[in-house]
Amino acid sequence: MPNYKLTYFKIRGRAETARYIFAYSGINYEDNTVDIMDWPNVKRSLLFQQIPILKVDKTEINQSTAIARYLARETGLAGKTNLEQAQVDAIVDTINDFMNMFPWTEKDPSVKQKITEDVFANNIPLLLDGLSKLLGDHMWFVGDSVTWADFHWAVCSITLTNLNVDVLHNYPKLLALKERVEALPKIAAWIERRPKTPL
Ligand SMILES: N[C@@H](CCC(=O)N[C@@H](CS)C(=O)NCC(=O)O)C(=O)O
Repeated sequence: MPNYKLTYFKIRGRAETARYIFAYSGINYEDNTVDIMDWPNVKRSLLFQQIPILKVDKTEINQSTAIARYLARETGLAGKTNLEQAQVDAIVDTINDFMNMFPWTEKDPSVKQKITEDVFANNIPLLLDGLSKLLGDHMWFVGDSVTWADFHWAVCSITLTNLNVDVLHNYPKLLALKERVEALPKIAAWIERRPKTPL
């Protein structure tokens, strides 16, 4: 088993899906959280100046989706066939496309609020309608067992709900999937002990 070190801020953000995979599979790793005061120095030391970074022994991987996909493949959470893996990847990429529409780095609060409201009004229904249809009456998005696409949904839907408490009101199946993931004993234990942060 390699030595894993995950570097990110002390928030769920773009590292949380990887943390769910670690938690679910029971793999030990170092959850290295960077204090915002130390960030300028850490940033200068990184090839692409962004986190998350996963260090696997001496190899550094950037990009949150590449990190989570690698961990999912290592732990049997990526989908059972190439076709299932493509379905899983498409769900994750679609969720990311929509999550990236939010103005995360906008400094002006009124601009931030306006764009956020626009995304909820004009874009998020398309995401939720589509995911809800994909899920249908199945337990999990793809195949007959949990994959990292389910984890990614569970993680991103916390942020969506924090921004708009009613967002899942008309999507009971998607809410149930989030709760199913959160009820998995090892995920529930991680949620219990992780830092409580807004993002
Ligand atoms: N596409 C990249 C985006 C990484 C990214 O935007 N990281 C942000 C934190 S969520 C960051 O490092 N921000 C600090 C900065 O750029 O100074 C990924 O998914 O990993």
